[in-house]
Amino acid sequence: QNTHDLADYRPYPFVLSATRMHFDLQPQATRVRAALSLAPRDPDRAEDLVLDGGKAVELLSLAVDGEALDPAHVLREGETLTIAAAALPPHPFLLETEVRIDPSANTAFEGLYISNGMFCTQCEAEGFRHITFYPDRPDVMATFHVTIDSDLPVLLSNGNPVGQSQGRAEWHDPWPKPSYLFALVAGDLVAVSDSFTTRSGRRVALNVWVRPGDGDRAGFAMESLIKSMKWDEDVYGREYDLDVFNIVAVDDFNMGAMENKGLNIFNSKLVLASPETATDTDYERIEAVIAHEYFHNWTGNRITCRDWFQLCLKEGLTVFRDQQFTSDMRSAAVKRIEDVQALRSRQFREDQGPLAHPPRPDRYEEINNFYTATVYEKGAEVIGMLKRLVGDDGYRRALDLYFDRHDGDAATIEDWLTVFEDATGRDLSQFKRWYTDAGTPRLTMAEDWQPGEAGGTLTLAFTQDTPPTPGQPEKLPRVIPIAVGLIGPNGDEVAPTQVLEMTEASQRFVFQGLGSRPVVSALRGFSAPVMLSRRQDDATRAFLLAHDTDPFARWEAGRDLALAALIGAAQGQAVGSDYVEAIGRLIADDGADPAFRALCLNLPGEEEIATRLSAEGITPDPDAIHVARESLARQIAEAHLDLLSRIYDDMAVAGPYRPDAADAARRSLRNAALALLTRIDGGERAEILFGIAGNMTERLAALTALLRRGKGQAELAALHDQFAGNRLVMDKWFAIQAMAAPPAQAAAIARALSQRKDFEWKNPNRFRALLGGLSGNHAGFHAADGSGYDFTADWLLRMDPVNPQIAARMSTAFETWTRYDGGRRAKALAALEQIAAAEGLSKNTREMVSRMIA
Ligand code: HT7
Ligand code: ZN
Repeated sequence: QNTHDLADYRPYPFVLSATRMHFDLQPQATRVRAALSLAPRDPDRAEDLVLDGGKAVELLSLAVDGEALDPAHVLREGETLTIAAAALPPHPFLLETEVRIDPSANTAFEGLYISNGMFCTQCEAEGFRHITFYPDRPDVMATFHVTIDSDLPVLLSNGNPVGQSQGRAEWHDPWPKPSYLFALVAGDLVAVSDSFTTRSGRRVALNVWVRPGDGDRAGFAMESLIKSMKWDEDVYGREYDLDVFNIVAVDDFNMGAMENKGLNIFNSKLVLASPETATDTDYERIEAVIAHEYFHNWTGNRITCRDWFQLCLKEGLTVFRDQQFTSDMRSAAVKRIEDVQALRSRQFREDQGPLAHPPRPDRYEEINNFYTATVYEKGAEVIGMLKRLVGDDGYRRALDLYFDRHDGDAATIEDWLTVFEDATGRDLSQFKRWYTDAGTPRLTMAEDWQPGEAGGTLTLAFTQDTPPTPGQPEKLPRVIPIAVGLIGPNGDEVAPTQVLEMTEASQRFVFQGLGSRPVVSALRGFSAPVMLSRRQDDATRAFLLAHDTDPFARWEAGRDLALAALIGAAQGQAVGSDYVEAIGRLIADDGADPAFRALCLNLPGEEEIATRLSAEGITPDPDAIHVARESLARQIAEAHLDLLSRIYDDMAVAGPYRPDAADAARRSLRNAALALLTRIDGGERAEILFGIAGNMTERLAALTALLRRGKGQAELAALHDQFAGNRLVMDKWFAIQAMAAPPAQAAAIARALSQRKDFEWKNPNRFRALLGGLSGNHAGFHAADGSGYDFTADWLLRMDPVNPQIAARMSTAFETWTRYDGGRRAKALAALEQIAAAEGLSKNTREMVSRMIA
């Protein structure tokens, strides 16, 4: 049976208390011995012992309490090993296995593999079964004692080091953990080291391990780790619980990073940073992901998930916590806007298409396909809503109770909600729909104003509905917290933010005793992940852009103005001047945060315009959207040439590069101005900046601006010459060319790049750079001749047998295919069918493609 159902959960019939492992590391033939201390859960009920074990795991020996098992009692079938109940005692016993695996043949990067001569592991979600036979499920938790034999100089595993001698290291992890948190690293590595003393006085040794030569780029990661440890103590009262915390940077890695207990493994792009090689965005992301993985120590490791359906229990909460951390470290307003932008571009897109699913799905074929924007980002939004509903104190009480009650547990979403109910007295049964229902609710708001002797009355009438999603044709109303403020005609706030709690399909809220008709600022702070529609003219939007006291709502008003202009233009209407004038007033305000001004100046992306059109029932035309966006950008540049030029000059940052929020904000505004100015000055400023800038943020911005204007070839060559040996910079080099290519040539440019010798496509970062670069070029990927679809399908087919996780993940480039015109739909469908027809297609990619075609 291929599908897994939430309803089928049953506890593992054996209790596993301790796991001892021995690794004899050899690239092609690693031997792994495991000794599992097991006991029947119910001694009166004899059950077969079923262990998970990948097909490439070769069983060498198997014994119970020191006695080799009779082969008649052992069944090796598919991805399991079953030991008959008859061969097992009704009391605690020791199961010992020895297996052989071949890390050098592991191109899927799940289990134990080799990256650049270094052994490393990735076990979430189900990678441990490629290392040894084991109950590879998150609710089976054990202490681990690991011995590693190898000639390599650095040998690491989870927990605390308990012995180190020539060619051998021994590690003990006292905290019971599921197998997905196991990790092992062995290689020629160097460390940047520091220490942290927890508030109860435990001194923790900290190491960031990188390859020799990369040590000078690991300092920022270490600073971020120390800040994270302090923040989790200050804000959540959570202390670290081992003597060491190790981070290792690895070049070949399927995702961003992994929270293995005491031994976090990171994609090197989320550790290594220097001003010359990393952008401000990279720095911010490194800080956030280091924090995210560290925060998992409590939300994920000490309290883990009962089963993979509960993935958002750890991921939604940990994303929410890393978002809070970044807000505290940088600008809360800017962070909120960035998070909403990311949610809309990734999660709303997912919710609108054939891959829509709830934050807690109840069925899957391949769990790796559910590490999605819905589980992560929407999972975090749901927690933000809970906090808004119960208040800051209620949230704190609930979290304290969660940590007290569930420390050491493998918990569920029900456990999580019960904690909130018990801590606050609230009934959360309706709220639970946010976890179980897919789709983005559409919220409409209508206003009615009645003047009166004793002051006027404003009635806000809301209706909510959620469109059908796969398997969920009808939805019941959800609890929606709607944060609203009222602004008087002179721009003063007449009613500060209050949270209206909508629970019905239609509901009215009345404000009385108002002096004059106010302007409504709704969904402040993006108080719920919904699509709000309201009738609003451009003058009101411009008013809110100028006066709203809520930074998100202010930015949103500008966004709505821009989108209205772009959507009109994409449908052939002339663009009015409201947006262009309003944006000019906003960016001229030198008192406003430069990062906020930059966010307002950056036009909505083409994908976002397409998403908005499609939500309004209009078929998006990628070429028309591209032209409309280009022409609005030019209009802005022409109308505000002097202002933009002044901003460009004023925002130059003097002195050495610092990746902090203040300097990064100035660079972001300067770069936004540069992108517009390059449309007018023939690339003069960008060419100069590329030549003189000492940091990657400005060089990349300059190069992007040039490439978008069909220039920049000399700069591309220069970047290549300088950084040919730096994989992370070369990833940018590949990505930017596909992303900034003129749409008609984008697929051809991507194809030519893919034929280069240095397109090391088996490296996930490089593959993502090129394919993700192209799919980020909306009009290029959706070229009417189908060239973007064909290129992508060809490469997905090539990647699938090598690394199915990456192929399946990148197939989401197609997830919006049904929203386009018939010609494009036919071509996209043909590409998807070609993938579906491939012999031996992985179950990862098969599941994705069949959901997209269904
Ligand atoms: N919990 C991790 C998710 C994950 C992963 C990481 C790296 C490679 C493969 C992976 N599969 C799942 C990362 C996180 O969310 O923190
Ligand atoms: Zn996570």
